[in-house]
Amino acid sequence: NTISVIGLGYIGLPTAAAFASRQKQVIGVDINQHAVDTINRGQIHIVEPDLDKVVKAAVEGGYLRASTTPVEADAWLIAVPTPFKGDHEPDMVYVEAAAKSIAPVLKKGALVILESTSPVGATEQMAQWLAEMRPDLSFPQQAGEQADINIAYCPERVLPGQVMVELIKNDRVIGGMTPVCSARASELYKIFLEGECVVTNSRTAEMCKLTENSFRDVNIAFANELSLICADQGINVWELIRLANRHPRVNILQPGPGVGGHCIAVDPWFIVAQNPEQARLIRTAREVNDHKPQWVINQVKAAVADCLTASGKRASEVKIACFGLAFKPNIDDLRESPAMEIARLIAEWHSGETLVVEPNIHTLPKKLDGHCTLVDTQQALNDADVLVMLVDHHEFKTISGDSLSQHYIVDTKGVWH
Ligand code: SAJ
Repeated sequence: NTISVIGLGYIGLPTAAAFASRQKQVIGVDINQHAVDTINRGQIHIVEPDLDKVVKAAVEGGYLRASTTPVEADAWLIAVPTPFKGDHEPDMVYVEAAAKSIAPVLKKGALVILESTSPVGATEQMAQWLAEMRPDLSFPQQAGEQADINIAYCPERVLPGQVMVELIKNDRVIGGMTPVCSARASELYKIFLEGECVVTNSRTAEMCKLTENSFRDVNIAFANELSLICADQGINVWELIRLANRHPRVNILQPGPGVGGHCIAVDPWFIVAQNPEQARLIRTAREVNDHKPQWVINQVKAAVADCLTASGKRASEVKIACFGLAFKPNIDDLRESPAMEIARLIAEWHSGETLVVEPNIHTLPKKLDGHCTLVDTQQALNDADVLVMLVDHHEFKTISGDSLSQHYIVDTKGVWH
């Protein structure tokens, strides 16, 4: 039995590797030739703890190989990106391209699973694309339980940085277009899953994925809104949250510089795009979180103004150091990072030097190159007048109070208070 995974990115590659590690024949398909070549050498093109070892063993054992074109398989998993188009509308072009690429090699009895985060109805739409290209086969939308092809939506819910653990341990929502589709998809995931398969229909499963990330976004927005209110009231928001969380039914998340990454800042918009009138809280949460970097910039401007008044320096003589660029602590992923955005806006506005400390990277990304200087923690502490804490990486939390005391500080993570 062959399993084919379309899209070998942050989700597809770990999933392909998990099946291969259980001695299943897996063919990974990606349009990126570099990714395909790298994987076929037993290496990986993305950063994720332990993924390298699993991929290496799978390729060397002959269980996993990658290709740029689909070949016949018994089960297909589609894990391609679903970015935005226009004004926060989900763009299904990659799912459509993936469906159309497997349609010619689909055979009777195959199972097709969509894993990509998608708007409600996407699985039925995918089934339609397949049916249009293969009139010789029957699909669940017409043939129900008797269909030649089974189709399900089974979202991933793994946390970047812990993918190899969560992929296996987390419960999995299985949204089949029919009960038979769900049963077959559950059977497939049970090959490596230690968590439970929880069965529903495809539309509920699609909405479930969007709901999980919106839940987190709304809760982070609550914390971010509190941080604005507390700053205005002269209250330490981190102390406030610690105290409130002593209530047995209160569990507030942590404020920060904004919400980054390619999921939580994106997925809630899929709900808003489909239900703009009803999704008022979800939209507002997005706006609250997206506004946070601008608020941080205003705090930085105020700190620089204080520094100018007290030191008598000219603005061009003031050095600002940004601590952290990644979208969350202890990773090197800069995608959709509010910290990056803040560093860029500071460098754009500030006439003096902008320093950046990011222990997880060796060179500055293009967006900042030429505008900021990458330095280590010690140099930033020695040279800068204003320190901006953006990401609570381990190494920043241990900086002593003494080395901070001579600086003007904007701390978006509450680790230096
Ligand atoms: N953040 C805060 N305060 C917090 C927690 C997080 O500001 O208290 C910020 C982080 O700094 C980061 C952003 O939110 O910028 C998102 O980080 P995250 O760790 O909450 O989530 P992701 O984006 O790494 O992964 C999420 C997870 N979803 C949920 O926890 C509901 C993961 O399980 C999903 O699989 C993933 O999105 C995805 O691929 O959809």
